Amino acid sequence: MKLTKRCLTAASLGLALGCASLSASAGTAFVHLFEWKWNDIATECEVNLGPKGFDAVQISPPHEHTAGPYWWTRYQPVSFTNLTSRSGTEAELQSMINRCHAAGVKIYADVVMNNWASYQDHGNIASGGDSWSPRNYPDLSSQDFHNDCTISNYGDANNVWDCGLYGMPDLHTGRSNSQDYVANYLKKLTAMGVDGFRIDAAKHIRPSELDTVMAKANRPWSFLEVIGASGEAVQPTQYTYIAPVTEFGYGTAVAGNFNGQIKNLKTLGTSWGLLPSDKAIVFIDNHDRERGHGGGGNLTYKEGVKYNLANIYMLAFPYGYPKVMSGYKFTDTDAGPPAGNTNCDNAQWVCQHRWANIANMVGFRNFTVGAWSVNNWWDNGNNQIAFGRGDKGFVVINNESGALQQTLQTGLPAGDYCNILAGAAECSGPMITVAANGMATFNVAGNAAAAIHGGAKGTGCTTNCPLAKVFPQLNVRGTFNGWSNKAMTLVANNTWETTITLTGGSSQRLKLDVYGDWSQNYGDTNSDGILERTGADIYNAGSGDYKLTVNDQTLAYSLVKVGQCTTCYTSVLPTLSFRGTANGWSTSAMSLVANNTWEVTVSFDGQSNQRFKFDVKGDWSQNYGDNNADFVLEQTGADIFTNVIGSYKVRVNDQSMTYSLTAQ
Ligand code: ARE
Ligand code: CA
Repeated sequence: MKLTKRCLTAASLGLALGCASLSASAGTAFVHLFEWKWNDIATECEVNLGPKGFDAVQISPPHEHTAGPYWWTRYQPVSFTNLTSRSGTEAELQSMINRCHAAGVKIYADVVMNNWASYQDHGNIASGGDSWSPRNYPDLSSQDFHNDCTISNYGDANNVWDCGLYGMPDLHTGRSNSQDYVANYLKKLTAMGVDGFRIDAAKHIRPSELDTVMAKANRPWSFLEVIGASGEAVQPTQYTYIAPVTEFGYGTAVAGNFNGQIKNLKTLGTSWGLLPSDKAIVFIDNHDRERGHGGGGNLTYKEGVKYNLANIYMLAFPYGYPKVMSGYKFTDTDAGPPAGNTNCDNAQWVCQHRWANIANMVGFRNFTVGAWSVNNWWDNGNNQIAFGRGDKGFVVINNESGALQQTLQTGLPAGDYCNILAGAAECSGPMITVAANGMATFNVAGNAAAAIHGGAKGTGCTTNCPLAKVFPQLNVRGTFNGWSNKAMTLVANNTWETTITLTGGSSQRLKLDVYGDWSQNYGDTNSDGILERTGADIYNAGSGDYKLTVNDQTLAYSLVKVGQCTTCYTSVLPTLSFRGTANGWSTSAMSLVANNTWEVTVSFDGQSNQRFKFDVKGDWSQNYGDNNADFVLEQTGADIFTNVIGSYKVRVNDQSMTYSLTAQ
């Protein structure tokens, strides 16, 4: 079955390759597990990549590299014969290859041959224990490198090919010694089972010389990193006779239109100046682009829902060989991988390949690979599109905030299909029925998508279907229940709900816990109403009955006081509390009584130094006082002194930021 898939794939991409060799073919969709350790990749192949149908995984460079905490130290090789790197040892590499193959997943190794180590700030002992200095490595010495110079002019091909990228020693790829050294490395990895190679910085190697290296290595399946930029002397088309090339224009074009109008993406391909489909490796972002190395302008995981939709488009649209980027969260663009596990159990990893929509679209691409055309295109003239892939699959992408409801021609045979983008598993959501004439009705929420294909047909639930859910169950735990588990109820598709009784106080807080054992828990790190896995505790100083609602697809949640008319009144602040001597500086939640008008009744005793402030979250992080006693609040302003006695209505207008005290 595996063999059939690969042959079919190679043929459909128009590659003139036989079916005899499993490794010598492009596939359907692969993932770059950036900076993952070999042992963790092996497990990921078994539990996720294989079952979800990923065709291959691109691994970080396996060769020995210079020391230092940065991710890019791995792009500074020291030896091709010592294979101990930040990701593990040679034995672990071999074990990973074997385990991934057993799971039906190929391995593509990143190969850095053009530029060699120069960064010595963390010493001259490399990842495998070898010592080195620039132009002087365990197996190579000065004569194996071009003369010392730094690339300074992309308008001059000789400069781009023969000088050092960022000043790094530039391998003399015209010398047969150097060529043999690289070819032997490729042959060694091939013998270990590696199925293909990403040739890093191929743009900086003369095409004829790279071709010779590949010939000496018996032409393993490879793709070449050549960044196309107009006006430069070296262009991707000079390399496509050797192997497919990374098409950097693709991610830029997709990002530009997801930020513009995706109806334009109907024709994406050679007419846009992109390489022919069978020569193009495509990606929404890669490890450089997501952090602005080698240019930016792409969508990244930081764009969240738009990035999700762009990946869905890439995996649905018949152009190129798509690569899903999967890396870790960062703010510092040099930062190396997070400490601890290099896998999705560690919340520091983004794990894009596990996003339910992306993972399920891999199944779509596998099933539709034989129908290499766009059919039954529909758009609304703006940011809602839909298209089919022959009679194999159909996708609807809504890049607008409003819902989409359309009855569309799918081109698919009649039947009940799973909407593979409605839940975690392909068939965990409601079914979509294609009528005998090929028409089907789609209801797609804002910034969401729907997809159906013949490989995910259900047993036919169209009425009284089980509700869609990503989590099997969900609990809320907090100070209000002594951190025990309170089960939430699935009340609508992807919507969990329960009512909890809060007692107030600035240390009152809660979290969400899927299994009730903290193994998969959620908080809200930046207080934006969207949960993060293992995020920070959610503070709320309110008291009384609150309705907690969680959407397990978007991870949006809300905590709303029961009976409080929150939808009737608008406000700038999400909550507001009164804190002062009158309540011992505890939090008295204020209620919205009109648009922008918060109110609470306070009993003042007129004590000397009687004073108060207003606090948004109950933790003083955003509080308001009054610096000049003009009844207009300033953030972090001075305490408000008052000598009133008795019961007063305290009001705040959160638009004008005025406040008032009115005797009862
Ligand atoms: C690091 C430090 C540098 C230091 C250097 C030498 O950051 O300050 O001078 O080491 O000690 C990665 C990082 C680099 C890092 C390098 C080596 O991105 O920051 O340098 O590793 O550790 C060009 C190339 C293209 C390359 C991009 C980044 O053409 O091949 O630059 N991409 C690959 C990898 C990178 C890797 C390397 C190559 C090096 O994907 O991760 O670098 O092995 C225009 C041109 C492009 C050009 C681009 C940026 O767009 O058209 O061709 O890309 O500008 O210069
Ligand atoms: Ca070079």
